[in-house]
Amino acid sequence: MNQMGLRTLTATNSALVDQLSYAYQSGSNKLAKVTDAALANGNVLGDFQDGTNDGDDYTYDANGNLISDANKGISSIQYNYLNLPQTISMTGKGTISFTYDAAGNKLQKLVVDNTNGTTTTTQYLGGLIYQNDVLQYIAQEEGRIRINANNNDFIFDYFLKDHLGNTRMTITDDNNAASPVIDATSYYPFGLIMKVIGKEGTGVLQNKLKYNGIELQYKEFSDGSGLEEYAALYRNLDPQIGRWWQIDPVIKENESPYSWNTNDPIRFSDFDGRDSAQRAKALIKAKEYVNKNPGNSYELGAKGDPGQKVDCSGLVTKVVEAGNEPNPNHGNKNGVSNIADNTKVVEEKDVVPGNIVITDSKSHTGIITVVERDKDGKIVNEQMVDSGGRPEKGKSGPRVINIIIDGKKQFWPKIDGYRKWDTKPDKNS
Ligand SMILES: [Ca+2]
Ligand SMILES: [Ca+2]
Repeated sequence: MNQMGLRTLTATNSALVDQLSYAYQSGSNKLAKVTDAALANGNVLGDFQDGTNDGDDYTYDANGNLISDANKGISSIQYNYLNLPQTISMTGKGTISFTYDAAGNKLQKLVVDNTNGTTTTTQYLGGLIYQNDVLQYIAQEEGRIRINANNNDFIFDYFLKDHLGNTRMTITDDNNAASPVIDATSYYPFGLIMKVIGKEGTGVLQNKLKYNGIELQYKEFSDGSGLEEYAALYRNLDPQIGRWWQIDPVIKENESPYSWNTNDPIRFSDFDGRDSAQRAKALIKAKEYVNKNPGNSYELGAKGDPGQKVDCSGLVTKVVEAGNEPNPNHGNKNGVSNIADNTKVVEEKDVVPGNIVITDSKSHTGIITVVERDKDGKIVNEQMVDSGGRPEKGKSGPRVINIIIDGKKQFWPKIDGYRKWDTKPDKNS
């Protein structure tokens, strides 16, 4: 991964700040090592610093969690049974420990700084954030509320966010502030902050809710160094390399379980580390279709009578039936080809969510949930829901699959065409 940027404010040209090569464990998605061909610059930019290249940079536990990072000087990371980091040791610096509730919400961050012998506790009590037992701020939907020490009144700060939920600016209504702008932040695609062109206010509490609105863990130690990672609800993101520390709690088709947001951070956001907000929305949409028919269970292997198991054609049948459409194919053994042959063809230019897609030489089918087109009407992104072999709470499907990404039809499922159920079938007229 190459990333360019200004190295100083007076620089007239962008230079490479990172020129990263990734090496993986043999036959694995686990990253073994990263080398940086761009010049080291003393970490003033917060960019990737190539710690060591003797042997592997990264090691993992049996659950696939990252447990050491030689580039960042993280000698060990211990995880709790939610696969969330509990104690992180940084060589020559100290330790950072997190406490969570049973749902994985952060309750406390404890930094033991060996460089100056101090201990700092941050407590997260709902939306109230304390440091060493002193209230720092109260989170609110559009920003935060601070206490004005002068008059014990409240100060409201607001986060200005972009389309992905990245906080680009924190502004304040504090009339005594030197500037209404507390901080201004620009990001590289994977969340690294462009330090040179940003602003960090002095003498005022920094806002750490940054990329995708996730809390940045940084500057834990007195020398300004720290973790430089984002702690989301389910996972921890390293913005220097664009990868999560832990595997995906919701495994996706054809994607590394460590990759950030389908490797498409310009279009997708993922504030909790589980799924892109956009894909999660598509899954909800799919389930809405499916849930129109209560009493159905979505397991592989049969044709979908209420309470029975269902395969792909059964699922499509049930979804269409749920829309009160007549169903000539219910229970037919050759479900997909019957759907294909007895439904009305929809041209690609007319496809809308809710249409049926036939794939893989009439061997598979699903319901279209997302259609995104460019200005010329060409489909650039398309998703379907199908019934599949992904165990989810002991059952399979419905699941969401991307069938067109960035204008590219995927290798699987291969689209044969689109259909809709004909409410006035020609064969009956
Ligand atoms: Ca670098
Ligand atoms: Ca390295």
